[in-house]
Amino acid sequence: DPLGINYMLGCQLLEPGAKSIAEFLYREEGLNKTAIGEFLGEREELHLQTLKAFVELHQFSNLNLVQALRQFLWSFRLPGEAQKIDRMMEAFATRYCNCNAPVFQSTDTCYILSFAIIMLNTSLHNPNVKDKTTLERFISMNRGINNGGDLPVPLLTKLYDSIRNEPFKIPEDDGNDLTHTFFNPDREGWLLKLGGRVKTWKRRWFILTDNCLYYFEYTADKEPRGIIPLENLCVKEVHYPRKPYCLEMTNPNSRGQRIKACKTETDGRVVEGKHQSYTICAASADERDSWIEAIRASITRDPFYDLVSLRKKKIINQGNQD
Ligand code: 4IP
Repeated sequence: DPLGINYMLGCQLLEPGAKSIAEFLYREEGLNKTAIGEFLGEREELHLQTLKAFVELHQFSNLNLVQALRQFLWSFRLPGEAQKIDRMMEAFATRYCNCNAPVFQSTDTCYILSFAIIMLNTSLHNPNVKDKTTLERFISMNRGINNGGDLPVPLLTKLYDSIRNEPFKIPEDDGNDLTHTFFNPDREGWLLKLGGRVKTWKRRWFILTDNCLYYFEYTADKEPRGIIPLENLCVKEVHYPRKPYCLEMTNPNSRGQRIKACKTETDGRVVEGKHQSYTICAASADERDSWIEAIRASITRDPFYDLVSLRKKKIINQGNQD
């Protein structure tokens, strides 16, 4: 009970019920915002009700979406789990739309745009992201999200400028927040890879992008020799004889089976990969650790990505039916 809620209920310092707990979490100074996020993210009825009441204590009337998000994201720390984030952002979007009736066609529109803004924040302010999102790209990313229609360009421009001029302030920022993991800092470089059946080490140029790891024989090659989708994979440091800086990728749910991947044979045919695990060797401990971190970020990003793309599909389908 890191927030002391049960203790306070026990001593009758706090009235039972979602409303009074929400008031306490919202108004009390000095509470641990990570703990608030954890409490509000739980799925039990009392927690769901508290989340609702907590969000309703925020006043978003006449604020633009970035201003409202600044307020919301400062009042607790978003937990790391996709389902929790989904519930919280849903509650936020509902509240924002209630406070600002005519701005968006639906809560889903507000939800999707909120994620787009959080991603934009990371893109513009995380030094690991090289390819910074431009205003034009931000506008085109958000095509069709207003129930099939587009949001007004002046609105998107205003939100973009606001984020560019001032990043989100995030409570207890230890660099492990959603806004960091969300955006995958792409990585590329030379690594040694162990063969699947024949255990030979090959020097390959690796590119990490779109939740896949590609490897090439030469940096300028157009066609990769292999593609490893990272979905369902786990990555960790591993010790290999005479190769000091290795990492290993496995599928924890299907040990002993082949990892879904594809590779090009020397005769040019594309075939399924034969690896039960991938062992890859970096040139130093630092490099190995950065690769592990980047691969992990790419893997963990996926659930959020799915949350948003589901809503986009829903909205675009609705738009097509109208
Ligand atoms: C090959 O060994 C290379 O290591 C391949 O790597 C590897 O394919 C083969 O493994 C392995 O047999 P030889 O060249 O000594 O025959 P690359 O394709 O990078 O050249 P992977 O799947 O690692 O790409 P399997 O999986 O075909 O057994």
